[in-house]
Amino acid sequence: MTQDLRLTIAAELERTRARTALLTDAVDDTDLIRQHSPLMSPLVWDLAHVGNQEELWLVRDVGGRDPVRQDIDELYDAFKHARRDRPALPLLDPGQARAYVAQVRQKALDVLDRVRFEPDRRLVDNGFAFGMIVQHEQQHDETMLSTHQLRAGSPVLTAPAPPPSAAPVTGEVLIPGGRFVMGTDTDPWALDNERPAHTVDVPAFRIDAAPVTNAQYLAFIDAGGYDDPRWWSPRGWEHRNNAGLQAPLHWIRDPGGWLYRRFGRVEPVRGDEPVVHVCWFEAEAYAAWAGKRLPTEAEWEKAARWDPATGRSRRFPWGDDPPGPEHANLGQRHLAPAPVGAYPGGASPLGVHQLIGDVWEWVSSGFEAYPGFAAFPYREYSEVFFGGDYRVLRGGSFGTDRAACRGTFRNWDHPIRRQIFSGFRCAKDVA
Ligand code: AVJ
Ligand code: FE
Repeated sequence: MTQDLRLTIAAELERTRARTALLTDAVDDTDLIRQHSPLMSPLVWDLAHVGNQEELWLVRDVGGRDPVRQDIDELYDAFKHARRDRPALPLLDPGQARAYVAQVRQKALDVLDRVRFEPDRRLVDNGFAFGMIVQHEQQHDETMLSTHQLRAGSPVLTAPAPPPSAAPVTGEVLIPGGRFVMGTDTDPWALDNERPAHTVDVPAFRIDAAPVTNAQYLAFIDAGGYDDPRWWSPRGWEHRNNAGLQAPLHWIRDPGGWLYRRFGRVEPVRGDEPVVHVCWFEAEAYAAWAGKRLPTEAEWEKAARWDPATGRSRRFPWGDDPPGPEHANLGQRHLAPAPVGAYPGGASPLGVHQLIGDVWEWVSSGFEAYPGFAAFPYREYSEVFFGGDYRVLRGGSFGTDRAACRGTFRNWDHPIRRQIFSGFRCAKDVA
């Protein structure tokens, strides 16, 4: 058992580092140290930060080993320096950063070889600290993928196109009212904000069977939705005006129709793909225009996990099996959301599609603690963000790894942000 866990962890660490290497080796040193957007760190900061977190948690805390580079902790503490200020810091250069993460990894693997997964030591029980570090690196890999999307210049990343739609998916699905279990106590690598499991009574509602597509979103644009304050909340309208919002980020208006720039390539906007790179205020306005609303976080999770046959909450819409390529568009296997209908194998029992993968889905809820929440293992992962100006995103995107995605996983960001791979679907009350 213990040996299986050790092998699983080693494989996950290695798989994750291969992705980090892909993202950081794809560009030259100039591009690694450059800031591609004031919203993002230089890629070389993410790289060394990933190594520094691994050093803090696996080498020093779990392993009880001496620090590798205590002197750089401050540089790579995300709370000490805002992203826009990071390029000016005396950061490790690309060669030093690569050597540092490799040195830390060697020590972490040595710790893994010797660690006993004692159930009474919560940080290591079921390999939690290792799982946390794998997820942390994958989260930064997705952040680095957003940086790649913001980067100017010719393309450096390639991937096969996502699968085509197997069948059209339209309309709404009725989710019956009643109680369901939200969150988890048992998922071994679930993070603190996903805990504890608790029962929530959710009245009946309807939810879109698929994320809102570019074609649907274009109808909102063509109907003058961006210029009509009726659809926007006061804050949303103010932001729309200040930021001059007219279309999703990365869209280009062309005499022949809308185009988007994706990882350095310009392509026509595809009508059947989920819309991506919209902020929460845009999602809110679209929903109002469509005569709908965003789902609450509890509604989203009930649609994604509740099994009407057993009353149980599943790990994923399709069941408890880990995501495979037949279930969802995850892990940067493709460099775009897949068309709606591309993953019939990933649908929920009631027929809600593509809840996992493709695009993060904004929900109406702010980021709050579940009843009985306890910060673990550090307050700065979740607790310090509760009650702030954040909205929750669910389900993961094409850039989210399977290790950092499940039916209970909670992401959050400011409602104006759209450099992330964010889309949405709508819901409405049952009349
Ligand atoms: C959960 C995606 C909001 O990237 O800010 C990374 C994850 N926390 N390092 C973020 C995280 C610390 C976090 N999000
Ligand atoms: Fe981090």
